[in-house]
Amino acid sequence: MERETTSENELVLAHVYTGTIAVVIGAFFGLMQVLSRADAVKIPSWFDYYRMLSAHGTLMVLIFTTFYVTGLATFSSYRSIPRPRSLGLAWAAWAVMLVGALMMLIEIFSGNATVLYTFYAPLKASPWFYLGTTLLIVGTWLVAIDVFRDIFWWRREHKGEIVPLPAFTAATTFVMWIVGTLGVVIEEIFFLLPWSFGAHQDINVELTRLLFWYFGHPLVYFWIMGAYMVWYNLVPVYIKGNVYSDGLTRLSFILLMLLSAPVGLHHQFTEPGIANGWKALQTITTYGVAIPSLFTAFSVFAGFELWAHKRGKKGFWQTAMALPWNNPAFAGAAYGMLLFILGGFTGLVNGSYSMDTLIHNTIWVPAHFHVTVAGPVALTFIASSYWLVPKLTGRELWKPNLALWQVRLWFVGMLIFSIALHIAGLMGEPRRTSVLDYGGSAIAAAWQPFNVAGAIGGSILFISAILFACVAIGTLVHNRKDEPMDAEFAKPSEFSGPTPPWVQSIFRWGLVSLVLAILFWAGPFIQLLNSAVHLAPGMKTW
Ligand code: HAS
Ligand code: CU
Repeated sequence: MERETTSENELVLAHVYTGTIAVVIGAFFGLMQVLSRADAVKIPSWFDYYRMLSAHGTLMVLIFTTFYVTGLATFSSYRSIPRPRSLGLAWAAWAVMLVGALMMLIEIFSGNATVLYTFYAPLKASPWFYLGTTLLIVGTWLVAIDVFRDIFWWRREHKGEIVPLPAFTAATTFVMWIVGTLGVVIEEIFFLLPWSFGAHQDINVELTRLLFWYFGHPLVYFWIMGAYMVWYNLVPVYIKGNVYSDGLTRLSFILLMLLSAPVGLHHQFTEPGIANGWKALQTITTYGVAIPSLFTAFSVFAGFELWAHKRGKKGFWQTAMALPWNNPAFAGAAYGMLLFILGGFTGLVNGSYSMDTLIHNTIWVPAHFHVTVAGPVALTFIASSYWLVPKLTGRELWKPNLALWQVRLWFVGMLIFSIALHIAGLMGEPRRTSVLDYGGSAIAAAWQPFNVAGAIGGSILFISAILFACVAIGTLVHNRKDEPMDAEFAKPSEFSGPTPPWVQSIFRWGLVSLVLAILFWAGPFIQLLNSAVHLAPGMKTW
């Protein structure tokens, strides 16, 4: 069998451009969202606030992110393990994901699934929406199988050789994802789908929420591991630098794989029916899962510092100033890292039971996730396409200056938006609420200036998304077309040293992660199954 790089490239492009369409449309609903909260526009009753919020959340965090992670993982695996391969499974995976995503969107737009991106029961969507989410996930499993095939092939053909780092990061991300998605797939197949098809009237609210959050934290770490794949494997290439340490990178991904599932109860601190002991236990692991991110902060900047050292620069400021801030692919990722300093900090605040009770269900939480998923992750993904698409198509990036302004505006917009909403959250402004004046209350009125600031940030973000759309389309139709270029990945620095064998296993650690997930979740699960079960009838509040 011949190796068909052109078809491989088309496959990755299909993932990247599907994600791109999702983020641009999603940005429009984001704009409507901030303008509505700032009282600048009234959302028409035929397309109410919650339908818009469901569309925004679903397009951004379920569709855009998923397609980018699968695209980047496929790219990382295919290019670091070059081999003849058939692409049938990979294309089928993309098609299944696409059908799932379209089903979800059709149901949301037609008003049958105003259940927000977390689709909590007893809010009841049409079965086609739940089927759509299930298909989207099953599609990602097929992508995972495709990547695992590469790992097996490598181990067979390169006995005794270490799996290339980009493929290793892709495979560990997928192992984490498969363990984490088991919860939501069980929730869909055994609870939501039969209930929405009418097999039974009532649903166990607590149990389905538990299953959702078993999946919910792996979901957010799926996104950040996608961004880390770029930070470790690609960002050093943008600057002709190195990844600081091969072993430390692998250790970080293994820890992320082990600790992403046994932490999700930190989303349920305030929920009844789950004993405090379980919540305390998952608080410890929550602080544990921050450690590989701290390793990442160290490794990424250490890589920059080594690079700067070779150019005669010393210390933090000289290094920071020497970095290529005019290269849009680099600048986007670096602005993302800066935003993640804030996002990581607020995450650690949320992880504490007592502080979480202060900010839970306030607008602080969306502020937190806009400096995690919408900042570091989205900006890294968008900026990676400025490097990736030229490599895949052989076309030059269209108007790099526009791309540069795009990432700058995204950074500034997100900073304004997020700082304003963190403050409003501390003042008690609730999240996910369309009416915010509370009958003219003075407390509610005090939130308003922050919502206006949020709307300014959100409008800047929307302009940035339009610029992204222009560059994405411009690059695709730009008339200069060459052969696709070779894409190399970062090589370890001279400080890397030999990689210990115990950080080279993927599936053995994967098995441990499954055992950990079961150990940490079986207790609260059984507790909810055995306690007095209060079933609730489905609700359509819209
Ligand atoms: Fe979170 C809620 C705790 C990380 C996403 N989080 C959410 C929700 C989302 C989300 C979407 O404990 C809302 C869910 C919903 O709708 O209800 N989160 C954490 C903790 C971390 C964390 C402890 N979250 C993330 C990441 C996300 C994400 C990553 C997406 C990608 N989060 C929570 C909790 C809640 C929560 C509670 C529930 C709140 C509630 O009440 O509902 C940590 O793992 C974070 C660790 C990160 C760090 C930062 C490391 C910094 C780095 C930057 C490097 C910088 C460099 C500088 C190198 C410690 C790596 C470069 C310099 C230059 C000059 C270029
Ligand atoms: Cu979490």
